[in-house]
Amino acid sequence: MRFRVDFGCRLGIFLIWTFGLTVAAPAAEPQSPRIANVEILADQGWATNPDTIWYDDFDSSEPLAGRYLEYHSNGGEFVPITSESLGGSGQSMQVRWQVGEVDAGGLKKTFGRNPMEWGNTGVRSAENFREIYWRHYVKMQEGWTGQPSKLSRATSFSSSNWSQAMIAHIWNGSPTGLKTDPARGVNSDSQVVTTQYNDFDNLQWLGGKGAGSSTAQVFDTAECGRWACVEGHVKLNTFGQSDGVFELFIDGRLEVGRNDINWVYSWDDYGINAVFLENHWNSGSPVEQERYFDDFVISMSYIGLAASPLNPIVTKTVFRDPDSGDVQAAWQLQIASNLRGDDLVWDSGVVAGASLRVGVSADTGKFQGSLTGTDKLLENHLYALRVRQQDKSGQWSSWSDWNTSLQTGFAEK
Ligand SMILES: [Ca+2]
Ligand SMILES: [Ca+2]
Repeated sequence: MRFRVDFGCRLGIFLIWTFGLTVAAPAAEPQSPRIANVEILADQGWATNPDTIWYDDFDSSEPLAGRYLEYHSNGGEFVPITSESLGGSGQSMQVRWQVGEVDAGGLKKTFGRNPMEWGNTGVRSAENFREIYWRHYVKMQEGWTGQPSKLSRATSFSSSNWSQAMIAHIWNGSPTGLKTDPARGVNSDSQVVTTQYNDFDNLQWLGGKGAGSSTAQVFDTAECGRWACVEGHVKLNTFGQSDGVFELFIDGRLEVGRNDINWVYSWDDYGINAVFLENHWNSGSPVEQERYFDDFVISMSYIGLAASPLNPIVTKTVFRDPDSGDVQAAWQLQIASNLRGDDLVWDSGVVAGASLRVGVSADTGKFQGSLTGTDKLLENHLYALRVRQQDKSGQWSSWSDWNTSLQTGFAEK
């Protein structure tokens, strides 16, 4: 009898323990995925575009040192690799930081009339460029942590001693975005006063700390694992006037813009003549981690996203879920003709299984809204995309925000 009481009591405790555990830790919904990348056309048209100053998809097997003023490989840890390419085959630049590492490598491209010529790596060397756009894709790895300080800059070299008349920095913004930070190396008599590279004693900072941060939080861990399109635009001022431009675009959207900058007073010995891609983390990376670059373009006109085919393959980020061992049961992709999502033009419906990619076609989903009855997307259009995913218990994640991740090109002839 005593045994039965004990047993019953223990069974009851066991049931309470089991029930309590179930109530305390219900299965969690998956994390919201992101668009990792969208297939792009093999030929982006840069070779035949007269506005192109420079382009590099990093697919060439030729040494990078042969086409850049400087290439710092970080001891072989800032290098072209094949496994993380943007939207298709080819190579991307991969950079790896160790814990505490500050400078993880970079590329310096010179163009236009330039006092910094050695090795004949400059392009369009007879021209002065007073206005340029520069664009590249960047992808922080899944689970990315923290913010490296430097991403890119455009500058005007004024002498072979590395003195600079102006610098347009794209740096880490607040709290986890990017920001613009303009600086001038010319005095009011239009004389260059810097005497070396990054001459902080003589540069004038024109933006103020924290000025010009983006809304897009590209370094937020939840936003990482996808290719982001980052574009800068600088136009030097009219001589003597404060009408210079510095703009920052992310995924084809203007995030920060100014048109009141006196970049160089009336100095005109050279135009803008270099762009750097950088991996400098002032305080050092908190963990060992990687990021990637691809499709770098410098142009005289707006560049925007890389162009995709009209039936592109879209890839989402990998499945992530707070429940250890949980797996993806399905996912869903929607495409809208604008960021408001009020003209849904294609819906994959529920895509069962663990796949990460789907081709946009009439066979794999449904064209609708303004594209009802068609079998492909419109030419030359910037589309917004969103995704969600489902775990094995049937719970859906929230949708990602609509993001302009897809720019169609023109139909291949
Ligand atoms: Ca789950
Ligand atoms: Ca590439």
